[in-house]
Amino acid sequence: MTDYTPKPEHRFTFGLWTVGNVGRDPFGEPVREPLSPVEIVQLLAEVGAYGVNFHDNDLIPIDATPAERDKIVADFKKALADTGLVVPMATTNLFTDPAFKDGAFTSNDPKVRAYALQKTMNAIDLGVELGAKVYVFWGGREGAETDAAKSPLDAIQRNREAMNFLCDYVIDQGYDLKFALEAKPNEPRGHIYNATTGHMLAFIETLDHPEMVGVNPEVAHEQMAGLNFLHGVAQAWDAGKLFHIDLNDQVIGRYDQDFRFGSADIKSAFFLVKFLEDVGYQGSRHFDAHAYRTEDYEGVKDFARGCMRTYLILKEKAAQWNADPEIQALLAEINRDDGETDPFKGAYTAAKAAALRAHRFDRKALGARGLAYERLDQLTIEVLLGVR
Ligand code: DIG
Ligand code: MN
Ligand code: MN
Repeated sequence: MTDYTPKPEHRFTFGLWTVGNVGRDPFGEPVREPLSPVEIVQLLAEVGAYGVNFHDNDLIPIDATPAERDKIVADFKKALADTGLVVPMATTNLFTDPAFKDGAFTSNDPKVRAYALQKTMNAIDLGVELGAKVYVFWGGREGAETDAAKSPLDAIQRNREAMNFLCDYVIDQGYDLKFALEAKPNEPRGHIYNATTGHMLAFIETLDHPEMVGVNPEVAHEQMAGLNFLHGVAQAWDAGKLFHIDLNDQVIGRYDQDFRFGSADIKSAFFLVKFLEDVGYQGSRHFDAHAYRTEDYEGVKDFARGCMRTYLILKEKAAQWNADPEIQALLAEINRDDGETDPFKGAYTAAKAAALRAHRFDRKALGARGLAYERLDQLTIEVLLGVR
């Protein structure tokens, strides 16, 4: 029996807001008593997490006095020292307070836009103080219910102005910090700008310091848009922009469910884990998820353990898939190359183009070939079902 005990080298992290979620939803009051940041750190240490992430106001209440802030930070640092947990990522809450009801960086009110920058600079300082090397931006309120309210062009330009200002702030402070932009198509706004990871990758290239900025794709958010999460992650990785990742699960076409990792679509979770392990992703495996509203805190611990155990089980299944002789033989056959196209492979030359034009393909044979994907996918299913 393999040991699926989480270890620091697995880099499993949870936000304070995940296992600290009190179970409030749009149709119901909290079902769990709030835990303090220190109690959450202790819970995460008990289940075997490597690190803990936070929004500024998960840790420091928005109206805390400087003295209250300092006490909270001191207690939090002690809990980190006592448990050995680290803080790989921090982020700003720019979505809860009513001031942000029309967005933060994209608000029509210049005072709100300026306040959002001030709040984010303070939150960046706090994150760096606690050791964060990645800073996430999730623009949960950067959106619209009616496009009568503002031009999407203004929104894009305001988002860019804010990101450029904050990149320059980090440079000016000399912080060792990278930004990771997290997309979501909607909720809590009717529409959210930069709706998918793809939009974010394009937006990053318009910034003054694109090298400082990557993405933080979340399973549920891409799937809310009906997209294949792995394909978005692969595009981010290919672009050198996978700076962080939010793991959870989701039934496509529903509200943001933030389910326990692997609990809704185990096959997609398998291909994602296989990808991250195959490419050697070295970042946090951050579970931005929360337990069912039905749970008490023992159930919350089951949720957290389940996220990590499922990841480790799928990591083992991926190694098994990679080593399966029948699967690898099928892949070799599927990708066979008899050398017929060698004369025109690779970068363009006029000679290659001429040779390619002159080449006669047996189109009917190309179309007649059976690719055995049914067999390959069935073998994959059987690896997942544990019968191989
Ligand atoms: C929601 O998916 C968002 C917020 O929880 C947070 O800003 C970000 C950090 O992972 N994810
Ligand atoms: Mn989510
Ligand atoms: Mn997230």
